Amino acid sequence: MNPVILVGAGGHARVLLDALELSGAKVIGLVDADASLARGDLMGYPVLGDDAVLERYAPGSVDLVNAIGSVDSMQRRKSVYEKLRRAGHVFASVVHPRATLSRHARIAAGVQVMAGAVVQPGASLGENTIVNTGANVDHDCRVGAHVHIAPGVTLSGNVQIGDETHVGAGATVIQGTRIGARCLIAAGSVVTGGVRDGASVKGLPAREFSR
Ligand code: JB2
Repeated sequence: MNPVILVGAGGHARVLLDALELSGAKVIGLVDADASLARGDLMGYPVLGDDAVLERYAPGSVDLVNAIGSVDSMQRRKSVYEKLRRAGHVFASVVHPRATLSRHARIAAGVQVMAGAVVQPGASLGENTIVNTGANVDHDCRVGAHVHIAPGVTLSGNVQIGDETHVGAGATVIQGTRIGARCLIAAGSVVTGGVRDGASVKGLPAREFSR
């Protein structure tokens, strides 16, 4: 891994810094759109300024880490990722040393697997996807790009999750279920049937609701 710059200096950046430290990565600092954070620090790492600072670094000389999380929409995280990819930057994947990631699982660029998460054999995770603290992705799950599997989620075997979907904290999805793209699965839901693209569901069993 090249020296690293984190994009975003909020809550998600904190857990990423912890994982990067424990992985022995060299962290240069962070960039954040909030000018009031510039020249301050986060956990002892400098906030270098906003995204314009990245123009000083030749693409490929540093690795970026997308530290913009989500609580419902993945739009912001996705658009920042794609903007900087188009500029030629490379996003490193981050796997916390105390995550369990099967060597028979496939992860794409910019994937983040946090402390206590489990990713089982045959599972695949698309680019820029987060498997957050203590979440479980069981065997042969296919998780798309720009997805957030929030803390404590359980995806049973053979679950499919479409791009840009947010699966809220503590939700459970039973085996073989297909969840579409750009969906919101509310925290604590138990999903026992398919969810169509763009839908929001909540409850036990999870039912559609309008946001
Ligand atoms: O375009 C941007 C940009 N847009 C927002 N470029 C850069 N470099 N930074 C950007 N930001 C910054 O991301 C905001 O100014 C803010 O400082 C940071 C987001 O921090 P916040 O603490 O609001 O949320 P988060 O995304 O770090 O974490 C959320 O998602 C996590 C998964 C929170 O809900 C956390 O509690 C949650 N664990």
